[in-house]
Amino acid sequence: MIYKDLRGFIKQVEGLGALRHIEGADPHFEIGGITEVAAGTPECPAILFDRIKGFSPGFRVFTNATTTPQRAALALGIDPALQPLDALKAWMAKRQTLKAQPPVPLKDAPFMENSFTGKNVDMRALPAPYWHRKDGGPYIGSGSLVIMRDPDGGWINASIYRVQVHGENKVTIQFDHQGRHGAVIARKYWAKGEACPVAVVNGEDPALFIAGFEYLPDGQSEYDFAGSIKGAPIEVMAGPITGLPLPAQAEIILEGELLPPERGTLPEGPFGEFTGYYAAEARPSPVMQVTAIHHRNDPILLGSPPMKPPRFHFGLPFRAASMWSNLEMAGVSDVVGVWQHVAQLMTVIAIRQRYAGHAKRAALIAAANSYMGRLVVVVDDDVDPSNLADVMWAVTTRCEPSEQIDIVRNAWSSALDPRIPLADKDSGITSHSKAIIEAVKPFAWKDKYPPTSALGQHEMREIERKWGDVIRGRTVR
Ligand SMILES: Cc1cc2nc3c(=O)[nH]c(=O)nc-3n(C[C@H](O)[C@H](O)[C@H](O)COP(=O)(O)O)c2cc1C
Ligand SMILES: [Mn+2]
Repeated sequence: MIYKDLRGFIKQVEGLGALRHIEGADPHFEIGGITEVAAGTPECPAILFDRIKGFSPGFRVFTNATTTPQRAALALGIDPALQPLDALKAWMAKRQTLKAQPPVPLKDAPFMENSFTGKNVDMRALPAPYWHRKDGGPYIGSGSLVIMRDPDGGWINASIYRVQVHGENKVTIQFDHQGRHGAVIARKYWAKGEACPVAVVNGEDPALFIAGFEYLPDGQSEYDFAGSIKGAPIEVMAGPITGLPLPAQAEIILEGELLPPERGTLPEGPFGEFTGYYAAEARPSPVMQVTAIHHRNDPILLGSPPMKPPRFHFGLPFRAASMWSNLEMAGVSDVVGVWQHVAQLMTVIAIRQRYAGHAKRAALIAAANSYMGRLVVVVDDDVDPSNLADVMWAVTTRCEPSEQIDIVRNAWSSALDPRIPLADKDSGITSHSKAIIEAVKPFAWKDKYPPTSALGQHEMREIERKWGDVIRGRTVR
């Protein structure tokens, strides 16, 4: 059964033995620090913080929600027992057949259990952590959804943009670039001299968290996508202030308006990025005037701070699943796996080589679609692309650098890229180069390549079945 809401998901995580409870942590860098250390351990547990220093007991923060393949699968409604690459393949297949499920309106919602408006709005009651040491302030939104209605089409956009707290009734919303749907929609209101009605949803259903990260076309609502992940529509209630449809089961919701920049901006950031670096100093950002806070009893904030790779928000590389579909749609056959490492910065494609040039064809398509990634590696089908050690074994034993590495220049990156010189960024350059590494047996003589001495998958599983417990010291024979 798929979970009903964030609380239901947390129960399922607990059922997997993957939840830790921590009391008494400090929201100044300690919650962030604990989250980062936990995400660096092999178990990478999810954490529910309660009795947070300086805040009312019951006001909780939940982190590392979907950071393992197992919990990412759980959030997608896919069997969490699947091997990571099989889970990603199952998601790719499911994603292709998803049918939009528009949300259903309710008259009441749990988020109205506590509701504050006007003078009673005080952001400081909510445990927004200072996540990383040099951050410019506390962030309530590190994994929160920003809801807006397109004034032309009327459709609802619901995507993740970070939200910094600036005092009792002001927050800022940061768009990485002006093409974000949120930025496009806000500018439409501003152009008419109006403020943009907006809501920030904190502690949302994990399906909404995933939908909020998807690149969906203009006019397509993330709500409908999340409903299709769950196989049931998201329940919404019209916000009393904005009239925007708000997820009924969400934990904490802010309503208000995003003011035109002429009415003032606030310095936003800096904020640690998913690359493991800071990208810029504080910059002026549009301000959301918060006119209402609604929250459930004992609310839970979903926190998803960016962290130094390989830590990443999602334990399954969702963008690799889209690349896999793109490769298939472009007619590249025999792709047996696509994976991303280093928080999406490295892409690996595994193929069963059928013809000369097959590997490069796949790599060029993946390189074109690889956001900020400098490395694209192609491996043969006996190499597991999700296993970095296996991939590097292929790189070091099948790739002759003078023949099998290519460089594509002036390709897709972003201003978040730490290696683009500052002077270039100042002149508007945000592209970089990408290396394509063909870590495959050369096609012309692949059948004469020295055979591997390693066990095959099947043999490995047999040994594991018969001797695994002894090897791991769990039983004596
Ligand atoms: C945890 C997390 C934080 C993110 N933070 C931001 C952000 O601060 N600004 C931004 O523009 N995109 C951010 N993104 C990426 C966008 O959510 C993502 O690209 C989304 O597809 C944009 O949706 P849109 O096409 O509706 O604008 C974040 C993604 C995740 C998963
Ligand atoms: Mn969108």
